[in-house]
Amino acid sequence: MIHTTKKNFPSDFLWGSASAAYQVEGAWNADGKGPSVWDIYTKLEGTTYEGTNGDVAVDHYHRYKEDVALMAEMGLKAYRFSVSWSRIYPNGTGEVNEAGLQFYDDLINELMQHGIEPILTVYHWDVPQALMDRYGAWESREIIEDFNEYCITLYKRFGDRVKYWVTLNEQNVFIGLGYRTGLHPPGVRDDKRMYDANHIANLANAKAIQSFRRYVPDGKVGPSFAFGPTYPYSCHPDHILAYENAEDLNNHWWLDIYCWGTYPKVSLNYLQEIGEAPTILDGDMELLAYGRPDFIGVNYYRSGTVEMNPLDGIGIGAMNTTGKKGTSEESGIPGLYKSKRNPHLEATNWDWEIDPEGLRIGLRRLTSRYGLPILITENGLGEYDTLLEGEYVLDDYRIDYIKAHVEACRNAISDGVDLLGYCTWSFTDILSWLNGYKKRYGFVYVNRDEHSEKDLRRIKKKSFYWYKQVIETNGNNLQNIPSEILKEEHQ
Ligand code: BGP
Repeated sequence: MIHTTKKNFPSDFLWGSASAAYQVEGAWNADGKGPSVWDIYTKLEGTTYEGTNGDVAVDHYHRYKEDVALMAEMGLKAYRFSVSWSRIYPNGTGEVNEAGLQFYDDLINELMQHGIEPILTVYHWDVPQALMDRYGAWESREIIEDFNEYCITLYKRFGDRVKYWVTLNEQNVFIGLGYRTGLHPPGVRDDKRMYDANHIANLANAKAIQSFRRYVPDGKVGPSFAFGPTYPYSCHPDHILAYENAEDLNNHWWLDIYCWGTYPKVSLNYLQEIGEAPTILDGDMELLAYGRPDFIGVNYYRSGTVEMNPLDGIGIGAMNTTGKKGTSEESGIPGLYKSKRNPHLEATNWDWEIDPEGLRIGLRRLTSRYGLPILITENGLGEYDTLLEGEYVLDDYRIDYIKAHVEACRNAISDGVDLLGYCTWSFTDILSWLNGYKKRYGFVYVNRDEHSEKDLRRIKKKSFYWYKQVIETNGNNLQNIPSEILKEEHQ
């Protein structure tokens, strides 16, 4: 659609930014915190880029006041953060660690004092190691009740102040990478186990939302999904079929359950035929029906393009975790689809296609299919940044990226999408799970790298000043800013 006039961003639009506990907090064993699976997994040989881990990360746990002050200076309207489950329940269940709750109480209060809306993610991948040891975490139905207890503890403590809640962050990623490609904990490569663990996570999500209705009746809740809308490589019917396969199995498989409580029939039939369908017990579908969210959380970084993959075709290919452009491999599922590089799109140094129109397309697909409001819970550019002499980081490439995606949001709103807000990934630089510290996302540079924590000082990048202007003008002025502004600010 080409609109003659475009709608404005709503006046209460949540211009935000996001992070996750493991990637920013550090303080991995401070004040009674128990280990999460990531505390253990990152210490195993060869699991992460150059052995990086979040032991210290960017030390947000100790520097949250400084970070919130920077958010306030920028005029940020919302900050999405996650709670570390093992900070609250060091053993996964049982005794609550008051110091853990206190940290998030303090963070939430600090945000609210500065007029910043907290968006709380309950789970961003760091399940307590104790639950992995005890029963295999997401592979056991015991986790449904334990997760529910953990959620209720947070609802009771923070429900008076936190309105927006995200249940599971990117279930499709932590389950897919945890149990199919084996790149995340617990490092399993078994599709049947993956679909079973995923089904249990669906049940846990639904149960958590069911409880939410009771404890936070005025709040808004939804999961955040890693959404990559799929394109067919060409209009050849084989490619269209491949696109249908990928869209159904990679997107509808999760989103239909969240929004409708049902699995898409064609993908379910396929998984039943190959013996990988999840084990569904009596009562499961009834519980899943309670999971309907208030909004869909969308984490968008890229679209995906596919073509048909023969039965003897390729399987999982290697990911680029080094930042050497062109090192990721094609990947697919034989008989369904395989990925293709989209010749119309540029890509980052980590081979992620840059596709703002894909965001608009994705938002429209979600709106037409599910009819729910959408909150963009992550979007951003991971790139190398250079700290120049005089404390400058001129990240115009990041400004270009975010600008194009904000424009896509405005177009989507004009198309009829009910968009609640837009959170960039991320506010400060952070640890990238598998890519170390050099793949930077922040508006604020953090002075550390893979080899040294240095002084962890915070330096505002050019994009900081630009996003400030975007927020001030409620998205009306997206013009880049002169680099001289940084010099003036430094004086
Ligand atoms: C999402 C995660 C984030 C963040 C982001 C960037 O999948 O929810 O936690 O890491 O992707 O990914 P990466 O760090 O791999 O570049």
